[in-house]
Amino acid sequence: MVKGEIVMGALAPHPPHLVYAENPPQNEPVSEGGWEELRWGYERLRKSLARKEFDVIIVHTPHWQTYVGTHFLGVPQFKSLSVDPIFPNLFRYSYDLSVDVELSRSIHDAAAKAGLHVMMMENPDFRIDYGTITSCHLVRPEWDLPIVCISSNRSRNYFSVEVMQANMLKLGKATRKAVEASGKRALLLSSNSLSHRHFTEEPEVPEDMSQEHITNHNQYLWDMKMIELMRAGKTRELVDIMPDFTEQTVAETDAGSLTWLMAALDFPTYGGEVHAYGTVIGTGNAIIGWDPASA
Ligand code: 2X7
Ligand code: FE2
Repeated sequence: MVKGEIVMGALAPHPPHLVYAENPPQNEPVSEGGWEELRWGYERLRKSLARKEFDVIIVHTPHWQTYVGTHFLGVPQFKSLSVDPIFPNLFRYSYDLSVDVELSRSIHDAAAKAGLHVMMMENPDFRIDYGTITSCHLVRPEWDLPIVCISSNRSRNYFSVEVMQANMLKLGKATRKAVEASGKRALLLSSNSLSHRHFTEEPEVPEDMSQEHITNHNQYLWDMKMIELMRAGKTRELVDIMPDFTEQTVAETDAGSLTWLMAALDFPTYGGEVHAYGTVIGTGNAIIGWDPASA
């Protein structure tokens, strides 16, 4: 069998506002647009992916939170309605997706071998989280490829940011091993925002861009520090300062998605391509692709 490979890894944040702003047929609420910088960034990421062939999308998501170990979707099809619990006015999305259960199980097994607590999620009535749906929709709105979906174990909350980091480094390595052994070509998505202090009130018109900005300057400076490291290919340093960044900006990197991605890509020393940076209800969001072919 040919060796499988990761064809690209991407930081692919999931504010549901971006799907709302696109008005796809799957989403019920209707908008007048908004957050164009980020949406055009996703367009650029999709263009860069058009040059690649891949068989599966593997997504690590902060909004499927499992408190005992890491879980993997283990049912071949899911079809239902996903409603954002905080923004039900923006995101009521009818999804119909397929899962690469074989690869899912292989990553599960590799992670177990590395000493992680893992579980296959085999409930056919399980509701897919909006993080997974939003990132996958914005990267591949056709939904023509199977996904592997990995939960975020809340070890940061129950233990410490250091435990989260150690586990995600193991999970990333296990993911890479399993992909290589599968013979498949995979796109990996880290579905998270960077700094994550939200406004506590929503503008009357959610897409009123005169109201949109970063919550505070401290967050902006931290986001730029992290993005500069990604652009420069200093990803070991990025992972080293992840705990401080996460604490200081209440960052969504607490879920471990970005640490997982860096380990799965084996700590790229080539630069990530920044497609966009923008804020959504005060949070910092970057769309960045790492193409191993540019190494
Ligand atoms: O889940 C999110 C997020 N990460 C960022 C911004 C707004 C809403 O939801
Ligand atoms: Fe989120």
